[in-house]
Order: sequence, then structure tokens, then C-alpha cells
Amino acid sequence: MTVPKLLLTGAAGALGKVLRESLKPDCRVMRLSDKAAMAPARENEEVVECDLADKKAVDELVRGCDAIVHLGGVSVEKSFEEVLDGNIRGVFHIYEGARRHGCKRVVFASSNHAIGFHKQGEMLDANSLRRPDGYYGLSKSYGEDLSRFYFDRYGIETACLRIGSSFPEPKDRRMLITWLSYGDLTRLVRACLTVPKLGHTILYGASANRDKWWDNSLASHVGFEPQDSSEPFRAKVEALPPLAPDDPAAIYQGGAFVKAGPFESS
Ligand code: NAI
Ligand code: 15L
Repeated sequence: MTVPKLLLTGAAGALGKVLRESLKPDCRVMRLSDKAAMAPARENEEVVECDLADKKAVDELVRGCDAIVHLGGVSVEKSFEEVLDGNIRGVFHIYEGARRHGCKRVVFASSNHAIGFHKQGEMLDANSLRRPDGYYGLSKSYGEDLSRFYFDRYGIETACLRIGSSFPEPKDRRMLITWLSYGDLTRLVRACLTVPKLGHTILYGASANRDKWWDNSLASHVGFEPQDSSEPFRAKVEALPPLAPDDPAAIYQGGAFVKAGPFESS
């Protein structure tokens, strides 16, 4: 199934640049948006600079789009005010736009930081308790609830992707477990865009790594089958010095995000 017009937010970011290329075959026109500058529009693309905190601008942004891949927003721990604008107001504006303009499917980039305070080694599924590990994780938790509400009341389908660590390669021991290759990221988003009935679904975004903390069996209807693995990077990663076993970053699934940072209000 090809999406007639797909909105991709966060298009200037790392994953946005990846999906700008890899989702080309999945839509006829891609509308790309970010508050930062993006590469100019090419064939079958529209480029719209827009701050997600601006409700009116987001309403215009969503108009005419058939599906949304929502990556835009703060992607690491920041002050509550920054998280509030980019992620909490931002995700609300996206769903309000979707409701007003009849857009019925959203792929929402949630994060493993919505469940970051679970211990490493614990096996989680879509029904596991959310345990956010900071303002950023809290905003993803809010986005998951908000999308559930828009599904229950308005029938807007959403896949909440609790992405692990999507980078060219895993950078540490934790990422040997949480790594999601760019190829598997694309497969995951594509499956969510094309499955006939998505409903409201929580999925974890990890490749077929040797060790796992996340079980996607409650989302098997989506048909996501990761094909890559962090194994080829193991020797390189394990050559790095390990964290102390009592370091919270080595204890919790959210890694270093669980540690109080410089962003708490004084
Ligand atoms: P990124 O930080 O590279 O990209 C995010 C983009 O959102 C940036 O280009 C930024 O300019 C834009 N943005 C921020 N605030 C905005 C606002 N108020 N209005 C409009 N645009 C705004 O992050 P990345 O790595 O590409 O991640 C994409 C999404 O996936 C994010 O939502 C992130 O939280 C989520 N994610 C990423 C993971 C990863 O490993 N890369 C892991 C888990 C979740
Ligand atoms: C995230 O949510 C971040 O966006 C990304 O930068 C990584 O830190 C990732 O989680 C992770 O947990 O490795």
C-alpha cells in the first residue's frame, strides 16, 4: 500500500534523514518538516519548516496528509520547558491536526525511556508498566497515552515505537541489546504504515540482537521481523572498559538517562 501523502516530522534529524530516503517507495508525496533547516525539496517532496509548539502552523502542516511519521521533538533529556514545547505541546498539536483533517494513521517515535527504570534483564512487553526515566521519557509516556485517547475517541490508529538505540552501530554494551539498525527501523515503520489494521499498538524497536529485554509478541499482527543483529559489533564494543556494576547506567534499561542530570529545576 502506498500512502498518497506522508508527513515526516523531525526530517532534519538523524532518523528523519534516514527515513526521508528509505520511505520513498512507500508514499507518492512526502511532506518533510522540522524547525531546523532541511535539504531542499526534490521530486515528490514538500519541505515545510515548522515549530511543533505552534498549533496553527502544525494544523496547516497536517492538512492534506494521509499518514504521519512523527519523529520531531526533543530526542534526549532536556529542561522540562523544552520538552514541554517540542514533545508535549508538539504531539498534542499533531493529533489535533490529524483529528481536524481526517488523517487516520500515525507512527509515533516513542522511546525506551518511557520504560527506562525497569531493570536490565527484565523481559517487557506492551503491557508492562511504564517507568519513565526523566522529563524526556515522561513526554514519550504522555504521547503514548495521548495517542491511545485519540484512538479510543476518534479512531486514529497509532503505532507507538519504543525505539531502543537507532544509530549506525551500537556504541556500548547496553546498545548490544537495545540496538535498532537503520534497515530494521525502516522495516518497522513500513510495517506500521502498511498493515491493514493497526489499531493502537505498542512496539519495541530493536534488531534481532542476541540478548533481548523486549517481547513484541502482543504486536505480532504488525508483522515486523527484524533482520539485523548487533553481533558483528560485539568484539569492538566489548573491548571498551565496562561500567562499574553499581553504576545506575549498568542497572536500568534506560542506561545513563536514569541518572539525575543538569536539567532539574532548582
Ligand atoms: P534528532 O534529535 O536527530 O531529531 C529530532 C528532530 O526534531 C531534530 O531535527 C529537531 O530539530 C526536531 N525538533 C526538535 N524540536 C522541535 C520542535 N519544537 N519543532 C519541530 N522540530 C523539532 O533525533 P533522532 O535520533 O532522529 O530521533 C528521532 C525521534 O526518534 C525522536 O522523537 C526521538 O525521541 C526518537 N527516538 C530516537 C532514538 C534513537 O536511538 N535515535 C531512540 C528512541 C527514540
Ligand atoms: C533515545 O530515546 C534517544 O533519542 C537516543 O539519542 C538514544 O539515547 C536512545 O534513546 C538510547 O536509549 O540509546
